[in-house]
Amino acid sequence: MTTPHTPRGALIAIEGLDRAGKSTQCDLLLNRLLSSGIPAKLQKFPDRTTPTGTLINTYLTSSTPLDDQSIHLLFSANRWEARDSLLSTLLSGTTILLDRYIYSGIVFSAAKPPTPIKDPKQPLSIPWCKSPDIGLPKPDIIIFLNITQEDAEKRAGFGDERYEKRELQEKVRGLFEDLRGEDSNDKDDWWVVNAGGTVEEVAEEVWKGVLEALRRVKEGNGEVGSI
Ligand code: FDM
Ligand code: MG
Repeated sequence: MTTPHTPRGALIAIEGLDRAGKSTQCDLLLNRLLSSGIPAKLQKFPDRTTPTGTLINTYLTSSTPLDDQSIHLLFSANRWEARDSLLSTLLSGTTILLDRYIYSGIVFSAAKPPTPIKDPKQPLSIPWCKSPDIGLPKPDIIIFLNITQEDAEKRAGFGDERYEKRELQEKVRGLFEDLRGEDSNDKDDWWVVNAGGTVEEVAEEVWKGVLEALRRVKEGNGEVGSI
């Protein structure tokens, strides 16, 4: 006798610069999935509601100094503490939308300006930044909302959180580009969407990425990959 088999959910990461429209698109996408009869859940990182998230929130909203490596590891810990619940949700058949994931984790830390007592070129290298996330669930697709500097500047201005500064954002833009082209093994994982269009136009392109992720899951072996 065969046991009933629930196909696993897809793990879909939405990434992009600030003001690319990630949260708007995540909300629309969640509704579209649910109204299509696909069980789905949204998980935002950093998750500011947990104990590590509270520390991260304090860091982002204040100017209290904190060592770059320490805060980087805290962002990663914030993902690790969600791992079991991410996996059990996926295996129960629910698709998860991640509003930011390890890719934001890598580029925002690597974009930080060097401090005098550290390496003068790049304080935190991409491999160093990636290492604490090794072993976390791997997304079936990373939908990257790509916005030009010009389009970004037409949108509402930054708030006053720590990383909402033009110089850092420009560095982040370049590092996201490096990351997308970095490793040819991971190239297929990225689904780049032009985020400069209307909300509806962007949502259509995002949806195509979601269908691709669902297709990959259907054709896969049922296991969730690892970073
Ligand atoms: N951020 C986000 C990081 O620096 N590392 C991470 O691992 C993650 C997930 O936190 F500037 C940065 C990106 C952004 C800030 O994110 C807060 P939200 O999406 O604005 O809450
Ligand atoms: Mg923000």
